[in-house]
Formats: sequence, C-alpha cells, structure tokens
Amino acid sequence: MAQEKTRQQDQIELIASENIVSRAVLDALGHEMTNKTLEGYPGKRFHGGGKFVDIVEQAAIDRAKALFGCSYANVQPHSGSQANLAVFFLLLKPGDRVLSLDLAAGGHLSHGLKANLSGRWFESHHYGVNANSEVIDYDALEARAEEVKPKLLIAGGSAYPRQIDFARMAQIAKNVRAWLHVDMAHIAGLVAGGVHPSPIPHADIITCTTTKTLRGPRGGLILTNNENWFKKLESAVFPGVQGSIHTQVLAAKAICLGEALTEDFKAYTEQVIANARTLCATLQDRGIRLVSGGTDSHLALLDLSSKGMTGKRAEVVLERANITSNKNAIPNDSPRPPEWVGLRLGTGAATTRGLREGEFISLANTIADLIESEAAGDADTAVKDAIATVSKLCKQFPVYS
Ligand code: DSN
Repeated sequence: MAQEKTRQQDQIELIASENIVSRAVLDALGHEMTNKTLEGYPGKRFHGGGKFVDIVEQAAIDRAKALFGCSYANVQPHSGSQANLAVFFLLLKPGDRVLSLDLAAGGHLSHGLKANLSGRWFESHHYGVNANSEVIDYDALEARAEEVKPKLLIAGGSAYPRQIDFARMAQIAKNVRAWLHVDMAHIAGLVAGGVHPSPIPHADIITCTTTKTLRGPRGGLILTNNENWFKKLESAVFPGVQGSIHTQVLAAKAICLGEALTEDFKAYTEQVIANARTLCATLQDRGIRLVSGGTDSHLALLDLSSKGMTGKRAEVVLERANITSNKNAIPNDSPRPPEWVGLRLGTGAATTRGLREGEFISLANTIADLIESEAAGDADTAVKDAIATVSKLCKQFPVYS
C-alpha cells in the first residue's frame, strides 16, 4: 500500500476512468461506518442501529437528485456494472433483446458482451460508428433498431470520445418501443459540472459510477424520473442484485456528490475539457491520429496503426516514463487485445492534480516523443528525458499536499 501511494505521487495518471478523490472522501472510506451491516433503505432496515447511516444515505440521495436534476436516485449499487445489472433486472426477462454500442466502438462489457452475464442471459446486439467519421451514425442505428426491435437501447460506454445525441437516441428508442438506458459512467462529472449535455431529460433510466470524472469512491448510482419505477428500482438493487450496503462508500458518495455541487467543481470540469482539447490538438500536431478527430469530453483515443505500434507497446513505454495509460480497441480493431492499435488517455486525474493547458502541451509532446522513438526501435533517450519532465510535474503538482 505504501508503494502504491508513492506510485500515485510519482506517476502522471492518464487512465480515463481514474481520478484523485478528496481527503474527505478518503476519510469516509476509512471510517468506522464500514463496520455497520445494513440492508434495506432509510427508515426501512432489516438490522438495528442504522439511524446515522440513514442520515448519510438520505443526504447522498438528496444530493444526487439536486446535482443531476432528477426525482429518484438509488445510491446503493456497489459499482457501475451492478447498477446496470439492476436495470436489466428491473426491465428485462432472460432472453430479451438489448441493443448497445459495440465494445470496439467504445461500448462497455456490462452492456451485452457475450463473456458477461448481460450478454449470456440476454440477447445482445450492437451498433457501431460510421467508418469514416468514427462517430455514431444515428441513421444506421435507427435502421438497426428497426431490425433488432430491442426492449432496451443503451447509450454510453467507456471509450467513446464524442457527445452522444441523447434526444435522437430517445426518439429511436421510442420508435421501436424500447426503453432508453444511458450509462454515463465516464461523463457523469462533466454532466454534473454542466460542461456536457445531460441525458436526464431524454433517457428512461440513467446509471453511472461515482468514480471517473465525478471524482468519488468506487460505486454506482441509478437515476430516473419515472415514478412507476421508484419502488421497483429499490427492490431491483436490494434484494434483486445486491445484499447489504457498503455503508462507508455511501458516506463517501454523499461527500463527492456534495463536492460536485460546488462552483469549484464546475471550474474543475471546464479545465478537464480544456486540457483534453489541448492534449488532442498537440498530439495531432505531432502526427498522431485521434479516433473521430478529437474529443468532446475528458477522453482521447489514439490510433497508433500508422506508427506501426500496438496500444500495448505504447502503454509500456509510457509507463517506463511514469505516465499511466491503457491500451484500447479502436473501431474495427483486432479482436485480440495484444494486437489492438488504440491507446486511451483521459484528463480527469491530472486535472485534479492541478495540471493546466501548458502542462498538457508538455505532456502531449513527451508522449509523442516516446511513441515516435519506440516506433523507431530505441526509446531509451526519450524515456530518460520523459522521466525528468514527469518528475518535475509530479513534484510541482502533488497528489495530496
Ligand atoms: N470501464 C472501465 C474503464 O473505463 O476503464 C472501468 O471503469
């Protein structure tokens, strides 16, 4: 654990699903509240001694509703995947059809991957992105929805850098009498900060994690405005797919949701976007192709095929220089992860650390130097130079001061 703490201080984190939580969130996660076992909901528990956790859970619910502007929030899911599972449990029967973004086009494994319960117990179908623009082709999606006639249409994923047209997706869902589920895990913080359009007015049901851009603990949320589902959603989460609550995580969720309601958080999300745009523009200036030509969020997806590189090789050379990232599939990539030519970068964590556009220009040039020299077969000098650049940044912007 001590080594992991040092690693976080000494490396620049660019994995798009990560962030750096506040001291208050950390304190909540290590609080005595973790000792408390509880099932059920505030005022309706199966165990005694829950009156203080009730206050905390109600605060988390109230803050989630205020932050996202919805009338129902379930704050108990242990993760985003658990939240998605509860949605499946609520709306579908085994064998029902689901239509979601293909994993290689930026989707998520809990949206119907065959290796996941969602793809094993439900009939999953996928839509992709346009081969040229690499953004969702809504006309093609509409045709696919007409053909598949899903019961659930899912929007969102883990590696789609562009804004999704939630209004259009709602129309497509309505046309085929499907429910629209938006999984906004990656962009929840951006939606909260008002720098990304909200799916709330359009989707039937919304899930997200409290990690990533929302900058909270590991856990999930479910949001809706559909009054007919309020009670059923409670049962879908507990006892549908979960047992007792992670009480200390509930407290940490209440704190991160409170933090996300502040003006400081809004400013943070504006900076996340500005940094991502700077990162993309600098990488493009250095000849690195970006899937879809850029980003509307915190996330950039690099296509390293023209450099003759795999994502894995890039991930490894960046890590040698203390920059953390992850290999990723890009649209129409190989089905074999070691052959993927994509690298995913995100600005959420480094922005929390205080990096702004100037630092991201330097970081993007460092990344381009590393990729070019690795592609040329000798990255030793570039790694040495990059370690010096990264070390300076890490000292200047401590993770926890
Ligand atoms: N979905 C994974 C990611 O985006 O990295 C984990 O949250």
